[in-house]
Amino acid sequence: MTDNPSETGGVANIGVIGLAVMGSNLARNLASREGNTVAVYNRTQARTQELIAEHGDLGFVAAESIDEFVSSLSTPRTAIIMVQAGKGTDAVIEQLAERFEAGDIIVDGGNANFHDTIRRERDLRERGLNFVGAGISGGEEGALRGPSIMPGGSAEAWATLEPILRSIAAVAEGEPCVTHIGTDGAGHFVKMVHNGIEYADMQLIAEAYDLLRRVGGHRVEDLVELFRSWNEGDLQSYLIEITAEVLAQRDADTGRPLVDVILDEAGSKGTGVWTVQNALGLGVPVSGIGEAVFARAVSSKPTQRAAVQRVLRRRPDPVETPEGFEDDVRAALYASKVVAYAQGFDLIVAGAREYGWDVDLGAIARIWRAGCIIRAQFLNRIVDAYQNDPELESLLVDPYFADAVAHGEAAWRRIVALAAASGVPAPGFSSALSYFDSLASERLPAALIQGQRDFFGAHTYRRTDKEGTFHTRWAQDRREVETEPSTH
Ligand code: NBP
Repeated sequence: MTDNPSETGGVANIGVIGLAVMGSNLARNLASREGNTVAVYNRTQARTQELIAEHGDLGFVAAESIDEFVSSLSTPRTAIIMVQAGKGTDAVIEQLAERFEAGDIIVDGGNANFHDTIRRERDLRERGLNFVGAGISGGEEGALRGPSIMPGGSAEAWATLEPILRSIAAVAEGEPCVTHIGTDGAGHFVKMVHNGIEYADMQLIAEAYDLLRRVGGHRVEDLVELFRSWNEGDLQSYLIEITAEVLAQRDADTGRPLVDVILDEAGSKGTGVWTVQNALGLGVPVSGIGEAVFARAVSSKPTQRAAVQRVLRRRPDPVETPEGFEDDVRAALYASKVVAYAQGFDLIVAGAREYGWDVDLGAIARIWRAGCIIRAQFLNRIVDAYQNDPELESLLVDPYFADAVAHGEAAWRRIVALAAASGVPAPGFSSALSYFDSLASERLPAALIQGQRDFFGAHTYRRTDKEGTFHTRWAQDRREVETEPSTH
């Protein structure tokens, strides 16, 4: 192996394969930073030609074949794959792996399932190659101007990638939004949780908007200013900012607010579902993300919605809104958002434990402060929380967040009650409050559930007042016996 490009014939320190919107933007971002020479290749040559025609001044090394691409890279050869997740990614990995040598680095910057990333990393490691699954957030604009980057993979690969990725990442308060998350699939896992939190955050904002309109009786026009004012305070975030922009938009055809002519069926690309599936497997209640995924699913069932609407004879009468209703909604949104993030970070902790990653939660919050969809002021508070106590049991017990939630708690309860009384769905707000109340309750009805389980399945229970495992002989004399823990 050599670092001398003349011996390998390569001049590019980094290559990008896959030049659709994400890949070409990332390649442009890379090429615009000092010190980078970027090789580019795409299966269909027209895309490469288009990039060169429009941005050839950035000094790309354009390849017409995969062999040409590989030989244009200096060692250790480093290539970022930006192709469709799944089979396309596997195909490109194999093409590179057949040509790369020990120590070279293949980065998958697509939205891969982290289980695939773990498998690919293991396979390529056995072939002497470095494989890095890197979550890249921020969409096409982020790829071009600076995304938040969540790379996994080996420390060896990180040493080469760090200066390159730092050069293109978004910057928050002087710090590039990239950190080595952990080995193998850690980066794609954390990107998955990021997307899950994004679902929850969007759902909560949508519920706030709905309550303001349908319970508070506000016109869309008034809400634009309200969301803009919220964006000046502790809710300041990209998602609140774009909410105001979407609400301000008028439809050119009808003159109505665009939000009123958009079909109310929310789609998704599946990372929210992955987050919930994995959380279920790991036993982590991410109810905020779950409710957000389910709310999109409900919205996308027009036939079922219409059928229920037909049989419902009466909806609740309008409810009088109390003084300060808008502030109450804002407080409920903030408190529910704290819960959603607390649950997301719990999932990262559980994933790290399960898959053996040494993650730095504060560093993750830090790299989400710019470049990505959930970028927000709020994340500075999470950085502080983990800086003060890296072993924090839950974000909800951090003094700042505990205080903030306590401050908004009464308003949160008023809003959930008002939503229920008004017949306006608020699954995110109400499930967040239930989660909070569950953690805050000294006793939970789980005791009764254990009794039921013991009754029908002899699943046994433990007692509050002595050690051991017990079973009541429900079908016989109803006497309690000490027993072995149930394994079924
Ligand atoms: P797409 O996901 O639309 O994929 C198109 C690219 O994949 C083209 O370059 C295409 O080559 C290439 N490709 C396919 Br499809 N099958 C291939 C194969 N078998 N061999 C070689 N190349 C193949 O592109 P994108 O929207 O730019 O996204 C790229 C990645 O980034 C995806 O994994 C996506 O999930 C992820 N991502 C996207 C966003 C976003 O906002 N769009 C955000 C974050 C992450 P061709 O030109 O020859 O057909």
